[in-house]
Amino acid sequence: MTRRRGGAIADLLAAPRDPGGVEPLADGACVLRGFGVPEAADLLAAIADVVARAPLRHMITPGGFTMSVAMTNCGRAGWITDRRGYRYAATDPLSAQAWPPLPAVFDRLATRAAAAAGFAAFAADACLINRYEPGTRLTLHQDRNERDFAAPIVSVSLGLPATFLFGGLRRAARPRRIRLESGDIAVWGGPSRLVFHGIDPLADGEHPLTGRCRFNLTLRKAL
Ligand code: MD6
Ligand code: FE
Repeated sequence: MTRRRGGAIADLLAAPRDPGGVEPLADGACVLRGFGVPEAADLLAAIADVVARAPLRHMITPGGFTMSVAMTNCGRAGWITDRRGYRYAATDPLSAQAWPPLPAVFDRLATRAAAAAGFAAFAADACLINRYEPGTRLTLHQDRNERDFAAPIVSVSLGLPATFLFGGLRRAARPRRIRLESGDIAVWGGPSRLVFHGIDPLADGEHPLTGRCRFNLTLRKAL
């Protein structure tokens, strides 16, 4: 007798973790397991350089809520939110200076990951850096402030593992749950570019590279 479990638990139990493997999520979206592991320490050093110039901060949503994820940016544009809305800005509102440049290690890894996922010649011009501490979550949202939805987004996980919510093109679609570990890279574009997604509250833990937190880099073509 074979029995199939349905729902969220099944997604987690069934998740194959083949390091170096490509795990399809949907048309245009996949997870490259462990793709960023060799660069992880260099990525974290580059994050520290960015954060020294453009500190992590808790931004305010247009509705007046303080985000639990701490964020900063590098590249030609940075994603920001405040009472006036969500948008990209060429300067950091904290310093009124340009965001730090995109580190070469971000840029190269993003292009390689996109190519491995089937998106040739991806050139990121912006990177949002997210820091999660235990209990921090990101509610379901779409990434739709970029000018051109033809380019994919490359999303790098570092440090503590997270449960990624991968929904559908409508908010009401019940999301699948996918565990993302340090070095995993999700790439999505094409028909999945506007999928609703989020992150469950981060479980407490200790990671050798980051301690009690998770970083996520989302590399985009914003302009
Ligand atoms: C995160 N990621 O992994 C949140 N957005 O912490 C995102 O919101 C995201 O992973 C667009 C594309 C890929 C992503
Ligand atoms: Fe997003």
